Amino acid sequence: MIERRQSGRPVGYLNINSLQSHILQGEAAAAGSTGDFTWILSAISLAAKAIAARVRMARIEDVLGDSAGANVHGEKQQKLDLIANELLMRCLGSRPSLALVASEEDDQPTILRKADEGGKYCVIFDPLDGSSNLDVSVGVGTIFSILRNDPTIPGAVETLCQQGSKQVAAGYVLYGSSTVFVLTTGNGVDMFVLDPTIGSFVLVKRQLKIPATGKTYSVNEANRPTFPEGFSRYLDWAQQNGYSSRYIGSMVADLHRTLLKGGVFLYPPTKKNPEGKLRLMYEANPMAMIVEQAGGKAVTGAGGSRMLDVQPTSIHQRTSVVIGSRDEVDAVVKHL
Ligand code: AFP
Repeated sequence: MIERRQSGRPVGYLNINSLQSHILQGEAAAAGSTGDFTWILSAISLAAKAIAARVRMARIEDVLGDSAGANVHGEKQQKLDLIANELLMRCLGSRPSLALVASEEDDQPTILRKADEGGKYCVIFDPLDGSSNLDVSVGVGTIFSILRNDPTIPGAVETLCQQGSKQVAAGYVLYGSSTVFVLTTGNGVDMFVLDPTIGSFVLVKRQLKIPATGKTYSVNEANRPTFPEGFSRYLDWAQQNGYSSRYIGSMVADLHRTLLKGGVFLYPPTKKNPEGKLRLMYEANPMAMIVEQAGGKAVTGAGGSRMLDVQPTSIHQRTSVVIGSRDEVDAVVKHL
């Protein structure tokens, strides 16, 4: 970061450490790197800028509200879900090292090319998480996960069903009061913010660490009557011990706050969603990798086992989630 001065007067603080140059630097330092990975991240960054622009203009362009269809989960798709999905598909589709892409909005993965045609990686994404909040201008986000393509596995779904611990990178983009890009490639977590004046994500925090504690829990407490008993015991304990509650209902926004300020985010099993509501591969695994890389913890709400060790059996599988500051996750698990 450079502070520029003219005639002895400060003229502003110019941060020109862009996401692009940051990734290129990392790649230059890695032996035998080919640039393939950088191309994929640049596609995600380009799509994120385009989505950010659409989200900001949504009310003006009249693209708020439901589209005609529902997704594979039976949920109403917002018009912007489809726009964000299309933008990511288009940006990623042109990257020569991509074998497969899978979107939360699509029933089946899209096969782009085989390993012997150069397909080295797979990208899984939730194009616009929290989109039911769009009408009221609440923060929403894109979540993504990058996996290697294993040419020895025949089917697309089987190829994607890898444990979260095998992710080579994960990240999210929060379209909030600023547009924030949080990324891990397995070497800690870095945070970038979109500078709209230059059209680049610029590095604002290297090696982000989640506080080990934080007396805030984030959960849809209206579901409490149908939570397994342990979660109610935890909530009683937290309330007796001076905890505060924050819940937006948009995982990226709730998790971003938890990452920066500490605390715990929970989506327990409920009567309506006995396996939990969130998607293992599109939401829980990428967030778990980020939070672990930042020094936190992520476990399932059933049994408290490490999220990244869960073996997926389907790409749209749901899971319960307990994720956040190390000590706060432990405090929840102690009550289960
Ligand atoms: P939408 O994308 O349909 O808004 O769902 C958002 C979400 O998957 C996740 O971002 C939230 O944490 C969670 O659902 C909120 O669920 P509840 O409305 O049941 O609390």
